[in-house]
Amino acid sequence: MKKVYTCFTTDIIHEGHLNIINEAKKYGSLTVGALSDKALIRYNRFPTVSIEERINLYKSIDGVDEVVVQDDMTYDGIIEKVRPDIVIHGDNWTKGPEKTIRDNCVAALKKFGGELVEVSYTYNEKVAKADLQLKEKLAMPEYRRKRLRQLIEMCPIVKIMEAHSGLTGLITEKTVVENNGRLDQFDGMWISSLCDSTDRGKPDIELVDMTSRLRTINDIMEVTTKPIILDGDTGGLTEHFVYNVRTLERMGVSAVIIEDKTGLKKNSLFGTEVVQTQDSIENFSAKIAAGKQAQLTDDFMIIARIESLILEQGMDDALKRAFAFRDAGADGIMIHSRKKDPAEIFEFCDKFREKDKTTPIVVVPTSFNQVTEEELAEHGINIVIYANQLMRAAFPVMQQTAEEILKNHRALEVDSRLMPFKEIITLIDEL
Ligand code: SPV
Ligand code: MG
Repeated sequence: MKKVYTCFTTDIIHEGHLNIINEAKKYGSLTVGALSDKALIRYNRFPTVSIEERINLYKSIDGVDEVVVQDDMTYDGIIEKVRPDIVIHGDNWTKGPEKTIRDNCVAALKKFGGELVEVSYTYNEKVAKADLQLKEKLAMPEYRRKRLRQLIEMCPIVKIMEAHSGLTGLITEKTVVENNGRLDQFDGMWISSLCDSTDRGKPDIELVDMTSRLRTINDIMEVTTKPIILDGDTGGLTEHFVYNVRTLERMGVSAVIIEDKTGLKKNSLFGTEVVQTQDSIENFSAKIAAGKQAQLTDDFMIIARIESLILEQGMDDALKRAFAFRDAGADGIMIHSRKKDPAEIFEFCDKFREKDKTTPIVVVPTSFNQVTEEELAEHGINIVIYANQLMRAAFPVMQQTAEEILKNHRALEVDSRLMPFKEIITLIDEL
């Protein structure tokens, strides 16, 4: 009797999986690998049920003899452990980023012995519907909202990309790359006040009101499933902030970050070049406490952003505020800096972590952009936000294109740089 192995990355069983099982049975006994949560999230399949539930689900299927956990999306570890005679897989991994996983599987089979059998991938209306239902579930507020807290628990560092429209939301949702033999992607989205304002041709001074910001969030939510962190500026008046917390929570936003400034807010990247006033610890703590009091679920997070380093108030002030805001109920601390190197950010994080091992820390490495995610994680940072790169990437190309069409009195010269719309719309889901 031959030993057959296949790996499942699903929360629901459809015809495609049953087909694999039926094929496997022709060869021998079947061991199914349940891909771990940690590996699933890098694979664009955020789990909607626990690993225990997935194991039980797979065990309950006729034709499955054993279920094991596959810890990594690559196959070498599990093949060494299970030593199957045959690995069976759909033929949908021969191209695109998933090919790297197939290559790893083929190499491991060569090393440890065994054969790869590929069966034709089942894709029909029913399978498409099952996939869509899973996606819709992830987009529901109750799933999306708690996903940030889940990610903080699961990942060494949660990677957040700026989105300011449905399209940039889709890019953040769907971009997957192959990186050192593994797949990688962003974990969620940051709705930057700077980019949301810039996209409207407005300055970043809390001029774009909450109703407009909610529209941006809604546009993004319509076409994505990943968790959303809102840049909440100063949070506005406490009396208004509490209402906004309720709204954001109900929509399924995972977190709002509010900064300890008051009066006319200016963007932090201006630092002390413009007049900016920091709020008192007492006032800002009261705002956080009121927000926490207003929220209904345990999932939503209010994260306090400290501007002491931006406003050159010193490390002691930053740390004092961090502990005070945490004690007022903040679910996380964002520490910001506009220095070119990360020394002051690392100093803050190391000192904060001496006394607090658990409160999540968020950073925005726009100025100190040479730091790697790995280095940030080593200093106890939980969330990295790439706060404005998509907007800054698009702007110069749009401007240059406009200039060249004006100069040439036609569009021919710019055309070779432009993506055909046929390609752009492959991003857009049709119902
Ligand atoms: C934003 O993206 O709007 C931010 C981050 O608040 S920063 O621009 O660095 O202040
Ligand atoms: Mg902002």
